[in-house]
Amino acid sequence: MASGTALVYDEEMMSYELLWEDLECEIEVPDRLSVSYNTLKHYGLVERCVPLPIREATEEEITLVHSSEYLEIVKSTQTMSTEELKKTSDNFNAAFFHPNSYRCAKLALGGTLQLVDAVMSGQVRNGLALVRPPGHHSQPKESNGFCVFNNVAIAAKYAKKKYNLQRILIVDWDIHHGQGIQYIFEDDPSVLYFSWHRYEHGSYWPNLDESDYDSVGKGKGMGYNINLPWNQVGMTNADYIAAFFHVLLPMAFEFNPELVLVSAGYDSSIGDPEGHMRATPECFSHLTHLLKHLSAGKLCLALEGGYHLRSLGESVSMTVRTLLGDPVTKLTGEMKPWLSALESIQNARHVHAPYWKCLMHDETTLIQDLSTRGSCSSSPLRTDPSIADRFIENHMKKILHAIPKSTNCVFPPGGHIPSLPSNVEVENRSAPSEIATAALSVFSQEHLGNENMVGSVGRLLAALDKFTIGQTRNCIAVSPFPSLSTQVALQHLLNLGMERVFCVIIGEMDTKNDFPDNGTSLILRISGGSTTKRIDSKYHCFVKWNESTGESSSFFYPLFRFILPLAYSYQPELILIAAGCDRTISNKDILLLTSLLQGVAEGALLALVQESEPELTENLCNILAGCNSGMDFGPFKPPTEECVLNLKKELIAMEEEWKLLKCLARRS
Ligand code: X5A
Ligand code: ZN
Repeated sequence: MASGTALVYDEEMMSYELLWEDLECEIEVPDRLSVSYNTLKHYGLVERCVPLPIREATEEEITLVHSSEYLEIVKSTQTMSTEELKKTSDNFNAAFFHPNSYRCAKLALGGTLQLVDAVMSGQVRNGLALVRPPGHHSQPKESNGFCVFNNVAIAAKYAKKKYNLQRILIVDWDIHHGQGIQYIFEDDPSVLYFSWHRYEHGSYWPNLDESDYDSVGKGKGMGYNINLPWNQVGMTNADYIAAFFHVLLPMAFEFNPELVLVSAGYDSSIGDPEGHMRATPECFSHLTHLLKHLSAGKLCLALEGGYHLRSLGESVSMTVRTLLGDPVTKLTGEMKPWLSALESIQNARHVHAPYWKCLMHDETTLIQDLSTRGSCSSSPLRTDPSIADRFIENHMKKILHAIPKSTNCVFPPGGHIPSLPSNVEVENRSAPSEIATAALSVFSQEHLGNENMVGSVGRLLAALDKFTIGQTRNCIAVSPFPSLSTQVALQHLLNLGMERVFCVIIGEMDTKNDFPDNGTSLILRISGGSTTKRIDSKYHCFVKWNESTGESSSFFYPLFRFILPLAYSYQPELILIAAGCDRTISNKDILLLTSLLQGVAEGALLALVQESEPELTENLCNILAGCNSGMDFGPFKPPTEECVLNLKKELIAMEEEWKLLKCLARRS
């Protein structure tokens, strides 16, 4: 399986700049590229990537999207005087040409295509092209918004043609609407385009009606254009992650792309003078982590905007760390979306409900009297770009710390040990059997004579101590009774001073359900529910999911609608996952759940698996050790109405407490 992260960079793309005074264009400076690259270097990330040579795009590649007339205009700028350049630029909206623009635009596009080739050929798993000029605003016959050739749109056409792809997802997390990409693929169902963007009811650039949520695509492409307009500035990590959970990801997993391209603009990050949003750099780690689970990890990012240099450099670095597979740092801030964000999310889901099975059970109301129309009440704040520098520097000091990288495995002595990646160690110590017996006796009398269970608890306790002193990041343990081991482990961790543990118990319980109810743990049970009843507490949830297992899965639905928003809202210090008996979700579902949950708690995760499940155990080992990123989790099948109705009850009971569960501004 492919591994490695590619990086495309060439300083020659700094060889053009604005030659006259223009307040709108002056932010697009050559330093954007060097700062991005130097920040990566500063963190030692450049050396860890595979460098790809850049190349010029060919005319044939450029004309996959652009008209030859437009190509000739761009070509002709090479020999123009400054005055002529300015005149040509003035024919377009927010564009500027320099004698080197054409050469750089060919390199930016060629570099992006090199990345697509490296990922599609399996030379690397994923990668980032640090390029300028950006691309997503440019159109078949037009330069627009600093963009000359539409790098990402052409990359999609190129990949479709060269690799015969049927489904490509483009995620545009730049803070501007990539209207160029929208126009190019509007009627094309083979390219799903998602863009969030600062909109403010159309008063923000490029001021287009077609940037609103109701532009869903045209003709055969209806349903394949997703716009999520932000009608206020100041959107935070919570708003962005909610947009991913409730809008992009369910549709993206249902679409099941063969390749994901990202228009990776960082003007959506804090401090940016264009975006005025408040997402912090680690947010981009989380967005990247989530997208890595599509198309077997084939993920190509190309730089678009990003004008606050410090914010840009840090956000790019957080992205690349996650592409490389480093543990994802905690998402900071209050996990509560703005009302205005929820309105946008609700409306985007509403207009797409006719096209996507994952949305078909939605309440179908549109919010037309948006709270931010007219005078707005509790408005999110802007952050002054000048104070952002100091804020970001401080913030990075707080969030960047060494996270242990090793994985600990606890196997029964003499049992089968799967072949393991090099950063996996096998636990060979054990707590004394009196201590194991005492820990077990709190929850069960009947198993005290079971040597196998007592031994497994002893080894588990030894492994947990390594966790709490930060020696291992995560751990997988085999147990004869996983949910009983979960209770023992949880109690031990709480005794050691853990404050918030998120426990997921899959399958039927081996023991009675007596978990604490004081907020130190949040218990989520996932089962067919023959013996399970809902417990009325904000710290106990139940997902009754009894879909037959098979190649396609409906588990995406509760995963994005409920489980991940719940986990991100709770912000646990540790995740505990028990895969017990009589499970009603597939092993692939468990692997996806586990892999995604590594985005919370900085990857601190304990998995407990039923004995004699060598395949699940080995796959979980690989995921925990970070060697999984080529797994294919698709395709999707729609959930049954019964499962959805059960989940809805749980949602209504929980959403006031755990705010990321909300995807409606108002219930009708
Ligand atoms: C690529 C990009 C922004 C253009 C803003 C013009 N363009 N006001 O971020
Ligand atoms: Zn932008």
